[in-house]
Amino acid sequence: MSTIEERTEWFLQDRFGMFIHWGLYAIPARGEWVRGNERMSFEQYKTYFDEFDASRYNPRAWARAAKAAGQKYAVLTTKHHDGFCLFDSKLTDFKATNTPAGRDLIREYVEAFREEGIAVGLYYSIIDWNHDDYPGYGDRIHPDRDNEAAKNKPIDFDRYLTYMHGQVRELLTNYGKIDIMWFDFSYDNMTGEKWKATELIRMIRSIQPDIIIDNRLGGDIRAAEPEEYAGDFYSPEQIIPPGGIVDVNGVSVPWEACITLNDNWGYHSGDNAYKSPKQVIRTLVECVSKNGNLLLNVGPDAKGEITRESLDVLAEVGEWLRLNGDSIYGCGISALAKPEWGRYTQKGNKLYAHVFDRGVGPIYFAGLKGKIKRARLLRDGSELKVELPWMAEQYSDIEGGAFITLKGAALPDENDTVIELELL
Ligand code: H79
Repeated sequence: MSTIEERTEWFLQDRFGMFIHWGLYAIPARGEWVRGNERMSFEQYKTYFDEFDASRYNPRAWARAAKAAGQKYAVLTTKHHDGFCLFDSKLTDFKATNTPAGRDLIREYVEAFREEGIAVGLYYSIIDWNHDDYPGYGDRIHPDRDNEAAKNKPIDFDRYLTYMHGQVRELLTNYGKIDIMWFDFSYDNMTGEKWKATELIRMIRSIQPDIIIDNRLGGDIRAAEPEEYAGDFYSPEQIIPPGGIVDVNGVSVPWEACITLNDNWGYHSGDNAYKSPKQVIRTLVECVSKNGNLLLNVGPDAKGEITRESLDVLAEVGEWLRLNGDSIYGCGISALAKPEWGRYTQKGNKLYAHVFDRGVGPIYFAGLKGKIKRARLLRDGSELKVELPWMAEQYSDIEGGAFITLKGAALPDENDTVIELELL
């Protein structure tokens, strides 16, 4: 069997992925939690099932948008907490095949993204508000558990586990090679073997030996001897771990921050809180500077289109990456401390200075005096001179620093101006 280092190598090179939350909840358009938050009964929620037609679903367009954005892999919700399946599962009737859409939408997704050369991931919620044998999220959220009769009905959790394991087997058997399995999520004391996680993981790896799996079944990859089900990468949600993530020996472990473009994961018609391209670019840079990935979420609308606002942000991020991708792909943390004006990423002897704010005057590189062979502006390859500005000698000598002067009052790229430093 492959090691975690072998399995995650491509993933850590790729650094940037597209997360996609799409399901029935796009119709009420109040976010992916709508069924739980509003305690909708199955009958209420079924009105969306009866309408879901995916009439503008074109995963090729999604894949092209991801590619143009510089995203190298994608993860799509095959089933969210509401239990609705975008795939043609033999184990439930609550699936896209039985809606007006009338087909397996996961198959089209996998094929389209593969054809665009984008690695394919599947999100699967281990929480399921629709299954009769699911106890409910800490018994607080299951919509049907508010109903006394439903609450008192005995459940057979093993039957749910058979269903859940069976669906994972379907997903990993029916669509060829899958690159990422993204489970969501363990909570309270519902973790690890409560999901029969060792058995599940063994089954997954027997079908897809090279697949990488997130850490949300439980366990801890940082431990000296992680559980078999601890997974291959950490998945901090809506937060960037301040110091990255390291194991008990201080060695970096693979991680991916999942962050949504506005304030919801599923489509929300009233949510216009989109992050700017600049924020997304700097977030990606921050992740990479701490050895992490960014999985950036979009929530397509009920018809299947990624919103115009999302596409605009993605396009600008992609244009920045087209010019500055060398400072992201295959890069990671630098041994140098975070500079005042921005962040460093590094790949071998190429150090990338991401200049966010420089104030006035030359940019100062602490500790790099006499250590820079070449410096250039990454976006156009133009040479930059490393030279001591007038009167700067006395300051630079203190820390052995170097200076580079960028012309003009404004930075060449307001999103993030990248200077490539070839170190001696
Ligand atoms: O799929 C996305 C989220 O729906 C899912 N994980 C990401 C990838 C997720 N489910 N639960 N949580 C994250 C954390 C729980 C948040 C909650 Fe709430 C706070 C549940 C109830 C209060 C957020 C706010 C959801 C409803 C209200």
